[in-house]
Amino acid sequence: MIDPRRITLLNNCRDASGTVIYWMSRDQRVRHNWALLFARKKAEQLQQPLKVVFTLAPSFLNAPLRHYDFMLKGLQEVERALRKLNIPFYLVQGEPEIELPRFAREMKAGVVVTDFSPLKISREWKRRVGAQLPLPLYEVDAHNIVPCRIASGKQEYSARTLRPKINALLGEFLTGFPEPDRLDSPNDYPPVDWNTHFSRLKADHRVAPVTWLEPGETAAGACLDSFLQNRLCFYAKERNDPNSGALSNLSPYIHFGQISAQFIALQVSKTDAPEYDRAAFLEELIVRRELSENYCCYNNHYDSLEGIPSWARESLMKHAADYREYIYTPDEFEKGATHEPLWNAARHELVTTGKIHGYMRMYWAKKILEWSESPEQAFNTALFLNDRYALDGRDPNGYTGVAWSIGGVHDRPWFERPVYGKIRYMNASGCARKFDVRRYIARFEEKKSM
Ligand code: FAD
Ligand code: FO1
Repeated sequence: MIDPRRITLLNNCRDASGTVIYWMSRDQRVRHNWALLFARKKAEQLQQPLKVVFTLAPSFLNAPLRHYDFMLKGLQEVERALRKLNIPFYLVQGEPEIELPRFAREMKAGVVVTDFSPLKISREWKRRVGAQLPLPLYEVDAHNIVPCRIASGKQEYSARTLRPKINALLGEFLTGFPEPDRLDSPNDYPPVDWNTHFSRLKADHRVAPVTWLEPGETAAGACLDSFLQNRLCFYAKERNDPNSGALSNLSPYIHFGQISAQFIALQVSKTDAPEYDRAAFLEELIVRRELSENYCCYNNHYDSLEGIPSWARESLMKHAADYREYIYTPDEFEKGATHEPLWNAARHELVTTGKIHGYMRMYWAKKILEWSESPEQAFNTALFLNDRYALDGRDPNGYTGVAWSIGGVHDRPWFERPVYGKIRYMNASGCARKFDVRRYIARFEEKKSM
């Protein structure tokens, strides 16, 4: 039931007899999780206990409290759901490459299973853990419908080149999931001491948790249901209008793995929403999202201008010294202190809600390119602000979204202009042709402090 093409043995050790451990990292959910299902099957085959562990790193790409709050509350729900299945869940705080091997020794492990992520931090953790473990370390792609490495073995040029490869394999991979069943093992393991973990967090409290979105697997399912019932049927027409509320709001749940993209795709296909809307949504959820995975998996410079196509880098460098009518520092961008009310409103949406509408995100990043002293500084400012405030930040979609907006990745050359060179241009009047800009600004204009 688990397609073997989802599974990669990261070191060349053979299964030993001992506890099977699922080292949960990216896919922080119990249902629709191929990595958990594979670990469960291994435990059955080897007649061994199954334990799940999450290693809470001291810091994760500077994520502030907003993200840890959302993630830890989601993990509390994972612990409760696993307890119903008699599967022990442990949370270990510290460097994963030290804590995971220690945990494996303590639990007398025979096999370790983990989930897939193309990010360098994650690859580095697994490389170090895999080198230390005298046990097999299996990686299961539970995040993608078509496993990233199966969809393509190289960096793809654009959605146009990846789409046919994804579509050719969807029939084999877009399948249903078995429900994980209860283990008949003892239920006598200790609960996680969440208060201690929360109190030990060193995350920046200045970026406060959001209140409009409930974290966790149950809330993610409710968010999906509400989107399918009320908003999918407007998606194709209204998705570029930030005042329409037509988007799914699923990205924070997908980022933290609290919901499976495969499950979302299956549910979308079952609705009676117009084909036009379903196709538009699945194009984003499957092709655009897996294109981001592909970019981060095969381009080690996904988080810098180094990674962008040569036509774009040459063009940006050629215009690097162009006169810039406005120049803002990263700090001025962070404060929303630009001359343009529309950009300041988008910044306010991002900072206060932890989400910025997909269409506004492109304009938001492109203006950072236009108003920064250099393309490098623009790239770093956009990434920094996106990852500091966006709940769905530190994600392949984010690195790729910034690289598309500022570096032309997966896009084509446009006619040349100052500062942008051949990078696609966007501006406020372009936005005004798409939606009611005044209304958007009014919604997010910083309440003038009295
Ligand atoms: P919907 O439109 O409801 O889409 C549903 C899902 O499809 C999304 O959750 C996402 O998984 C996928 N998707 C939609 N649009 C894209 C896209 N353009 N590229 C890849 N996948 C897509 N997305 C993130 O998840 N995290 C980020 O940090 C992030 N940063 C971005 C930065 C910039 C500059 C740009 C241009 C885009 C960025 N995106 C990011 C992609 C996209 O804007 C968001 O995925 C989307 O707005 C999330 O909101 P939603 O789930 O309501 O979207
Ligand atoms: N994953 C972990 O395994 N351990 C962490 O401590 C951790 C912190 C974290 C903070 C913010 C955030 O946005 C994601 C975080 N993740 C963490 C999840 C991370 O997305 C996945 O682990 C993948 O490795 C990266 O895609």
